Amino acid sequence: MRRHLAAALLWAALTAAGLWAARVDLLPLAAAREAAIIDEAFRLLLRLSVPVFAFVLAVLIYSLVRFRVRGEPREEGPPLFGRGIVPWVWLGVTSALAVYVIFNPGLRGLAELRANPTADLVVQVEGSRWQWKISYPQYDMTVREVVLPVGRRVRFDVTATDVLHSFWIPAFRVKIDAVPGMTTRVFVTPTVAGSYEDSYHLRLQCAELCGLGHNLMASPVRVVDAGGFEAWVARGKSR
Ligand SMILES: [Cu+2]
Repeated sequence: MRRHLAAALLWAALTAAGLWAARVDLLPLAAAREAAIIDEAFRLLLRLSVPVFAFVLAVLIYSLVRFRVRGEPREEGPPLFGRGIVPWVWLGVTSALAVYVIFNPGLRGLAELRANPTADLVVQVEGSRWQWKISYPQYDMTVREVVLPVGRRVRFDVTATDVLHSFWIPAFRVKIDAVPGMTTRVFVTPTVAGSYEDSYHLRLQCAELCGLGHNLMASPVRVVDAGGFEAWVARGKSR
């Protein structure tokens, strides 16, 4: 019993240390409503996984210390029959956790991301080796930079001309395949004004290995206020 208590205390200590460490925020700039949803899901999964991982570590450390060989073993250990209740509890708890995360944050998060099918602004994005073509059909403009108004719901219609690419804006935490002959869609509501100069996470980056120039397949993203966006459209039109 005392041995189990030692293992349980080790588990509790490792869990406490892990939960404390998990509070450190290592996530990059989050500049969209969707980014907040994804980050919340990430943090929840991290917190749920800490006690599970701590349990594995505690059993490992306990077993290494408790059952270590003292000197040369002279004979084989006794055969083990039956495993007690621990594996069943382990199976039950981790299965329950797995089912739980399917619903939260899984289905709940997806529903939140897809709740609103309307968009204030449509941006067409076409990937080709090795650059992005960015078009604003509402304004009949094609540009090399993604410019978005803050607080407006934007729909990206994504496609590719040659091979598979992947549309990814790290600061928005959205990623979707760019597939030749197909249009994929993703919604974003930027919440923070900023540009690539402020944070390199504000860029449209290809995230599907597509050849030699894959790493260079990036376009800057700039989020501006409503006035700034209108002025940018007017400048583009007058050109
Ligand atoms: Cu690529």
